[in-house]
Amino acid sequence: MSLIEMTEEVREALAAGRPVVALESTIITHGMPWPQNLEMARRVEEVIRAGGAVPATIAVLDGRLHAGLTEAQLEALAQTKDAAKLSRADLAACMATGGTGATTVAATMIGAARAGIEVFATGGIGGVHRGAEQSFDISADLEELGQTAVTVVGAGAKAILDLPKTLEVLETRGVPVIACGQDGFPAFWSRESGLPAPLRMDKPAEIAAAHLMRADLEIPGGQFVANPIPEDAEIAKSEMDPVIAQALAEAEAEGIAGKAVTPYLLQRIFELTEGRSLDANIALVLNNARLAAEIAVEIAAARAKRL
Ligand code: PSU
Ligand code: MN
Repeated sequence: MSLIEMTEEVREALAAGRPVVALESTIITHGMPWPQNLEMARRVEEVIRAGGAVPATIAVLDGRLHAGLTEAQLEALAQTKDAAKLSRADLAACMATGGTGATTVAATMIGAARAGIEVFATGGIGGVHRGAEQSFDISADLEELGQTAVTVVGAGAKAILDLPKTLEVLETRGVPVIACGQDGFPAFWSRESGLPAPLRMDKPAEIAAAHLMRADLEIPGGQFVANPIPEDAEIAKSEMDPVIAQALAEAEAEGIAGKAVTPYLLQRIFELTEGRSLDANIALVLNNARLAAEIAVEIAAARAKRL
């Protein structure tokens, strides 16, 4: 039995060198409420197909690592209340014990790399949490970007994190952080964080060329493409800052720690913005899927030319 179960569509596309874009599943089970999570997951797949690539949502179902889910599997996962949240530390344990779990950015990168998928679209990556100098809470996503060769497209990182420290750790791990179409590093719901991005590229072909150049140089690790939320969907930083401050204070008062931190904050911010954070989140994920498909198309075209 193979390690990864792929849908026929994904398997054929990979075998033929056609573009494929991986998608994570924690955003479905822990990042958004039902039923918007399922609607988002379906629309993201449509956007990737419209962009000329094949979507491959990654998740562990009954111990099997999947790349590409059927409509029924996607719907079942979106309704699951007790799916585990899997990162590098727990992926193999979940598979070994026959469990069901959603993959974070880190675990999705591992699944994508094993399947042979080079591009992955998500909402935002995990990072260094505020107060990490006390809590040591730094997402395994950053370590994974440092060692697994997948180009990840996200709308920056959320201001619930310590963004300057997150950029520092990415630099230390050798991860190129490339803002697409602007100089500033985007902050998820807002187009600007107030921090400059280390790199800027405006064309998917440039991002694809940099991805291939890293492979040629045999530099392990991925790239992070920071794609700003579309203007008409953004929530201004000035509006988000107090909401984030309140959610963080509540998380601390309730003693939320470990894996529970990110889902707790997302849910509280959803409530405090009366759902507007979710609308913005969906818009930015779709926008990231669009760009990821373009990058995957460029990588596939460049690889085909080399043959
Ligand atoms: N950012 C989002 N939505 C999410 C997540 C991040 O906008 O759902 C999820 C991703 O799966 C990411 C994970 O990999 O949270 C990071 O969790 P932690 O901070 O526990 O590493
Ligand atoms: Mn954490």
